Amino acid sequence: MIKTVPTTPFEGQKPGTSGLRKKVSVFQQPRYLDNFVQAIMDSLEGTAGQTLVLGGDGRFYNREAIQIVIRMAAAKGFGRIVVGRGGILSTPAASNTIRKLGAYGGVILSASHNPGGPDGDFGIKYNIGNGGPAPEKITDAIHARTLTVDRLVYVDTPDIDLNALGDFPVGEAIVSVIDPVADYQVLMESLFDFDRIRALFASGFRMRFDAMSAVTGPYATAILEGALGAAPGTVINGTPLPDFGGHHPDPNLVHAKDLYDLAMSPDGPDLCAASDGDGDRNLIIGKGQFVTPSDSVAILAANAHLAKGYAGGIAGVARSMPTSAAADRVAKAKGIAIYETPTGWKFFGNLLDAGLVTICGEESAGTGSDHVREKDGLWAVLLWLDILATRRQSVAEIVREHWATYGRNYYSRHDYEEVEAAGANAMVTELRAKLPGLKGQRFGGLEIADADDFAYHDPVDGSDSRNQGIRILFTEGSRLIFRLSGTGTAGATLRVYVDRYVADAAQHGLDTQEALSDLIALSHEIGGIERHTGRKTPSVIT
Ligand code: G16
Repeated sequence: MIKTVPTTPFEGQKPGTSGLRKKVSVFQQPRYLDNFVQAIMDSLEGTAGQTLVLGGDGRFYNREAIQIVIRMAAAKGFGRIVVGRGGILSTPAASNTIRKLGAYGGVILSASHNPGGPDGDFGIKYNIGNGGPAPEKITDAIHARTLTVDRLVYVDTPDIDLNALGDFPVGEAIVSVIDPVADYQVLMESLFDFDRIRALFASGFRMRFDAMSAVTGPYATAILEGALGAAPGTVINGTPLPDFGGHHPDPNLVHAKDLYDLAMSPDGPDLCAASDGDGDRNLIIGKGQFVTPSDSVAILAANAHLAKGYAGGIAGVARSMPTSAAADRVAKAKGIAIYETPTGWKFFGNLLDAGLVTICGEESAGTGSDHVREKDGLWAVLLWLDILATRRQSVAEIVREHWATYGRNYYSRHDYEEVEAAGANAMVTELRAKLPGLKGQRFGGLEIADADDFAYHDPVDGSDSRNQGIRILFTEGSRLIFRLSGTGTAGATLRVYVDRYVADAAQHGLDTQEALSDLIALSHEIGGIERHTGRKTPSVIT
């Protein structure tokens, strides 16, 4: 029943910001995925008879990968492997299922917002028993094991039919195929006032949700159109496709441009929203009003108490370092803690588990709370809806009022995608070397107050994470941040984050790129971007 076959290690199986992401063709090499799954299994202890949750975003290679993980998890001795029907579970739904079942952990198959299809990307990550991405201690152990793995252990069994709900034996284990949506919907109903949101839709409120032919389609259709009474057609691109219809399932202003244009049109819906490949990111655009992810986390933190799940108030807020400091001012006004963590949702897990924070957010379109241990696209949309249903104001009015109360952070991220890794690395090395001399330097009206390579000390487990992004902080409170993405699969992606705080309400109506133009010019001067990458302009501006 158990089959053991020899293997040899593959290079480059080091998990990035969120698991191992590579081109599909890389994963399709014989034994490539198997090696990584074996490394996960070999890193886990005390799994006998335990439950493992398994699902993915339905992208190309999902079904084949699910069967491999089932065979290896059963051989590892897991007692129950809980799989979403069709191999589908959104990332937040997987996190919820792990928590609800008290599972040992979970394996999520996704490359998130990266393109899919045979020429696209695939990914895999391991989540721990709190439902969140494995911390670095565990991903480091998995990586170490990939370097020495020498045998693969499977239960020798035909493929499991994932389209039928029910329990199926695989070796000594039981595979339970579950409805991917049901438990998640129950959780959302516990947090938000569905009657109030239903009344909002009944009053003529119009919405468009673009599921980008990715995993949130079934969730959004069941909840928005089914439970909340939004008009049929509210959810578009609602059927998950292995290649996401040939589109890039990244809900930003480039890849969701049609949605943006709709929101900006005079007769557009009151709210346009989208989520990404695996359902953990969100895009929020009101009629005529784009909400930056950094503003969104601040506005949600300021208003969360209006939703029943957060009526008792929030314990604290956490944001990733490159995220604008808009949420900091909300935390200060509320007298609650704010934490600044490195990029990567895994860094929020300890803070959430310890009850130090309730709401977390990232500039990369991720927002979430302590209801799961992943960011959650549909949750963010529902919290916005509950706030809109309570305040009965437009998104634009809520955003403007927020800026008037707390001030505005003009914020933009410039991505230079798929540049040569050598040039990008040389740029970072050069910047690091420059850091000690930058303090006190003046560039036009800007003076550098401090410059460092961000390091994080986790207040819960005491771990330290260094080299998490180069920060140049100006005396006026503005920031320039340089970081290399940990989620790309081709070459390197340089991210430059530009942040300027403006308190004066008379200055809140400027165009973002214009309001940041001096800082953007300076990013080229200080970083030597063109010299190192050959690029004059970014590939994506968000
Ligand atoms: C992942 C992580 C996020 C991170 C994002 C971007 O999101 O979970 O915490 O902000 O990648 O990371 P990077 O800047 O390194 O590309 P997702 O939605 O891709 O899983």
